[in-house]
Amino acid sequence: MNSRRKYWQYLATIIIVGRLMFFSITAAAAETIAYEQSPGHLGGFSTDGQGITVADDFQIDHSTLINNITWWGGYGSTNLPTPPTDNFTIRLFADSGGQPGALIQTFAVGNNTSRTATGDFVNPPDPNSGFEGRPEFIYSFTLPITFQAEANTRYWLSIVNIPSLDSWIWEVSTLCPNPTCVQRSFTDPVFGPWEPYYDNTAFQLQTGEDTPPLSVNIDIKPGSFPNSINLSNRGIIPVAILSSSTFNAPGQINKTSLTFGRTGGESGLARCSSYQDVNGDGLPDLVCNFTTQATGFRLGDTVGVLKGTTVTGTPLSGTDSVRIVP
Ligand SMILES: [Ca+2]
Ligand SMILES: [Ca+2]
Ligand SMILES: [Ca+2]
Repeated sequence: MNSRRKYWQYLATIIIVGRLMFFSITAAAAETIAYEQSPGHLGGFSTDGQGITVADDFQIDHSTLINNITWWGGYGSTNLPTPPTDNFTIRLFADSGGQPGALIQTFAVGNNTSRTATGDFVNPPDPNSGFEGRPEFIYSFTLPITFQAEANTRYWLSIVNIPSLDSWIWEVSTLCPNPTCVQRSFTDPVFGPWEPYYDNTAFQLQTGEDTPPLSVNIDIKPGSFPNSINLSNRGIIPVAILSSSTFNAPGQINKTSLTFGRTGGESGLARCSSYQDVNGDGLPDLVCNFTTQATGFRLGDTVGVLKGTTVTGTPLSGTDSVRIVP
């Protein structure tokens, strides 16, 4: 990469950081752990963004909005007082061949973390050598804008800190025998080059709520109305998921994820047929058949619910009226 291009990428990074600083939203406390590599009390990595930068990967099996990051660490010297302030920078990267790739976001965290001494140790005391132990701290940062982690997609998290005195250590989580568990850069904290190394780091990603479901339009028994369902029927109920100008049902739906019935959680998918435009708007729709006996409908029900996910893991749901016939 030539230096001019690098300069402009740096400038873009600075602009992104600048924009983020305008948001001073204090989101509600995080509620759910979306991903965790718990502290191992086995030592840690130096990571200051100057001589060395450490990045670790994560992958979540469903699409989720990350709104808080928590991590564990301590300080290099055990004979110095705890630094009054920290100066953290957190970066999120896309994956590129098992290493940090494109920079997604930079968070100029500075000293804006909640820092709490846990009473535990990054490196435990060793009575034999007289080592009194490296105290462990837990840090937490609420993201000024949420980060959308797509399902089953690998990302990289780098954390660097230059405290007001001493140096900072990012605690190790599990020991990893393969030199591919973290990546380290000894030159540039954004552009690398990155070198694989042993062991994982201790951090946790939290989500306030999962990605809101995508609402889709469905037509139970396309071509007929009312949508009569005979409880004694031993066959199937066709359900059409309609495309729109912004939603391509045949292309965007993970067909095997679909469930349909009284609550929407009933697993009775028989099969999806070839695409057809059931409402004549020129957009191909997806028609899937569900076994009537698996739908759980009862006399008096008035709504049928379809649930599933998109191919990228975003939950979706849709409803249509039903008329239950005994
Ligand atoms: Ca890792
Ligand atoms: Ca219908
Ligand atoms: Ca259509």
